[in-house]
Amino acid sequence: MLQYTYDDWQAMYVGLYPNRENLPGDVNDDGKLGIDDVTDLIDLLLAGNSTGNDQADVDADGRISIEDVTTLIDFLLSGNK
Ligand SMILES: [Ca+2]
Ligand SMILES: [Ca+2]
Repeated sequence: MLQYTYDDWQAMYVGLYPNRENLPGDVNDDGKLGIDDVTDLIDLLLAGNSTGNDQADVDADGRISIEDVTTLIDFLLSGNK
């Protein structure tokens, strides 16, 4: 399973989340980014839960949407190089 750390994420998105304490995309809150976060994020989206999980708002636009899923997947795929 692919797993990424906060440092990896910041290296990709430096400056994008200056005020965040939690790791964007770490939906299951285990301190790493992985495919399990993608599935949890999709579950949230399908459940219609569009607010309340700051880490699920990966692109920081204030809501949970399919763009958050694709942003997280893009990061996971691009880190595998
Ligand atoms: Ca995680
Ligand atoms: Ca979002």
